Amino acid sequence: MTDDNESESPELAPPAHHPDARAGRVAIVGRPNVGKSTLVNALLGQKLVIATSRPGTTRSSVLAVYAQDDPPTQIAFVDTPGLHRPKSELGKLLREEAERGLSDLDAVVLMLEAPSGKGRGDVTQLQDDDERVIEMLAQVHAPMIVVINKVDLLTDKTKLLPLLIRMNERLSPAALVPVSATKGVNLKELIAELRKLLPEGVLYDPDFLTDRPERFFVSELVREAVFERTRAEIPHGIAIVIDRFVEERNHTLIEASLVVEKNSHKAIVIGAGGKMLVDIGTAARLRIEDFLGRKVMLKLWVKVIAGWTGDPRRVRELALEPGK
Ligand SMILES: Nc1nc2c(ncn2[C@@H]2O[C@H](COP(=O)(O)OP(=O)(O)OP(=O)(O)O)[C@@H](O)[C@H]2O)c(=O)[nH]1
Ligand SMILES: [Mg+2]
Repeated sequence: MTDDNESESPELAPPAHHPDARAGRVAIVGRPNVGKSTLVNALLGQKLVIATSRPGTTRSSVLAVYAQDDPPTQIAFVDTPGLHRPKSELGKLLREEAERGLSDLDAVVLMLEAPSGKGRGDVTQLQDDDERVIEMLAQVHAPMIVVINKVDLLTDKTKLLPLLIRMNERLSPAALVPVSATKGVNLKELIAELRKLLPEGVLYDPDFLTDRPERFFVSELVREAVFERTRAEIPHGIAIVIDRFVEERNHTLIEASLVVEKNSHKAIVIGAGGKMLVDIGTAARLRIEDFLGRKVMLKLWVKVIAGWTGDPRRVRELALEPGK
């Protein structure tokens, strides 16, 4: 009988993992528009998830793996939809989706926004939606880090102190970290604080980045382009369906339908002489080419499915599983 192990030099056998390696799963939660998705992209150092100035941008929880070698760390961030009082079937589903992202966590990041530099009101007063998030987190048995984002907007940094003290008293988090996701302030400190909460080990292959397929991100990039160019009900009533995704010799051919709720919305998305749709298509195509690293031909269609945001089956199919 031969023993393979004996024939190998012990020096050449790779260690199971570095003794200092830490890895774990961390959800980022907060009310809409506080900057959760922007933070995920900033931490990863690449644009993966979509982020816009409109509340309600994220619809599906997305896993995005941050990795560094020194010290060896893997953090699987779960970017969740912002929590708010649901007004439609779509709103209800977004809440369920956020809750679904909260299982199996090693830590949770509660994201709040820095108090605005203006006004003399009580800067420790949170918004109703923040309170809802805190209520929901009472069910989550993972250590919490409170992140206060957008500190770049504060002209008077001392405004932050009362909020930090208040949140420390109220939530007793493992750490409180003021950051700016857009300016990259304190991100290393945040990673260091999170790392302390993670178990030893390695969870993912070094090249594993996300749990979603390319098609998902392609549909999201189209939705991002629509969100940036339209107002009011249009962004909330839009869904993107990828109809074709084919590798041609020199490019990827993608056909997608922009699903809207009403005929009047269709007219807005197409725009006078089709200009709006052309603009959306150009912006989306450039970002998809960046993301895929290939030339793309993008064809967009606009389709009306009356009142889809009020229909639970349609919402699940169109909003939570885009790119399928
Ligand atoms: N000034 C400033 N703006 C920021 C910062 N982080 C995010 N933003 C902006 O805040 C807006 C919302 O960002 P998102 O990342 O989409 O917010 P979100 O929390 O993911 O929002 P939902 O997906 O709707 O829940 C965008 O316009 C961002 O550019 C920051 O650190 N400073
Ligand atoms: Mg988001």
